[in-house]
Amino acid sequence: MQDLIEQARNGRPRAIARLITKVENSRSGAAKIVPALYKFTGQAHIVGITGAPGSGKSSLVNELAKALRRRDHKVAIVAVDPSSPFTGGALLGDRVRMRDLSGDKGIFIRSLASRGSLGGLSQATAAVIKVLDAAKFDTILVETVGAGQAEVDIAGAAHTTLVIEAPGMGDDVQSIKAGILEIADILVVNKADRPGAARTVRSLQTMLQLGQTMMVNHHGRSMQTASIAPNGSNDADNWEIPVQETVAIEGAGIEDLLDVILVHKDHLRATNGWLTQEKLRSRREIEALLQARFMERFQTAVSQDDRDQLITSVANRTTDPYTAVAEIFNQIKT
Ligand SMILES: Nc1nc2c(ncn2[C@@H]2O[C@H](COP(=O)(O)OP(=O)(O)OP(=O)(O)O)[C@@H](O)[C@H]2O)c(=O)[nH]1
Ligand SMILES: [Mg+2]
Repeated sequence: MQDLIEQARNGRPRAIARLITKVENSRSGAAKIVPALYKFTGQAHIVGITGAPGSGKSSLVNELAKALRRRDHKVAIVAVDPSSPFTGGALLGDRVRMRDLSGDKGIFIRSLASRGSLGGLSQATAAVIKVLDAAKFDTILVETVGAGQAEVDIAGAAHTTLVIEAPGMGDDVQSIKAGILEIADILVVNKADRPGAARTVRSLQTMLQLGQTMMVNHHGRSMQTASIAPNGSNDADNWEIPVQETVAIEGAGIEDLLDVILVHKDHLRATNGWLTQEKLRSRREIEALLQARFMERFQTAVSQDDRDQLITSVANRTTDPYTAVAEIFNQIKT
């Protein structure tokens, strides 16, 4: 395994792919590999790209990857598709990318599909990102469809989170999905060639202004209006969320978007934002692993029959959930 890690560190695609498969397929695989390479991680800039289905995430990631290559960054793309293990945008996106990006050793592309287990996909994603980080990719682009919990998860794993909007997908301030302010570092209005793009930009800007006058909660840090900087920043670290327009299919606005992404990276490095993000991510990861290991322990220590019996007892009021959990703890301890 040390040999495999050494080869991955030297940028050998087959070694990287093999390590990824190992950490992706099982927690025990990750438990062997992550400790061996963790000391090499923490270098890559992790950029999350999320947004509604069809907003153009894959097309944008494709263009961003090409722009990063032009600037000599080594780029890895992770396409996370929580909706389906077989079909969906991730695969479509990959086909687009294969045409433009194949044959370049400075780029590595991997799709991850749902394994069905709760929390499994975000844990697998976190482990895969570590392999790519250790393999010395400068930038790791992680695409997730903005469905349910997935976008929140990516914000937790990424240093810089892009939320992609497209015209005509709900332009009213009210209808723009709640929670964007909490996770977005950069808002992107893609398909700026479509009618209504200017209106979408205005709506987002209005929403950002409204956000300043309300209590906002950015990256899990709550703050009051009073702490908002006079220059209109909505973040304790003084980052003003920009709204960027792009036309991914024409490659328009990509260089500007990349500039802004790199400015955000520099901003994080210059303030203590980078460390804050790393700590937040580390905390979430520890908690998720604890939870997973605890559930494993519960399932091995208490038989399926006993678990069913406990559930029935709570359901028919023979006992209550608190007493049931106290009993489980007693069984696990012995
Ligand atoms: N007019 C226009 N179409 C675009 C633009 N960007 C992407 N598209 C098209 O929009 C469709 C969806 O693009 P994708 O990049 O697959 O979008 P996505 O967000 O990755 O989609 P999912 O992964 O399925 O959620 C494709 O047909 C693209 O060609 C754009 O800037 N303008
Ligand atoms: Mg896609």
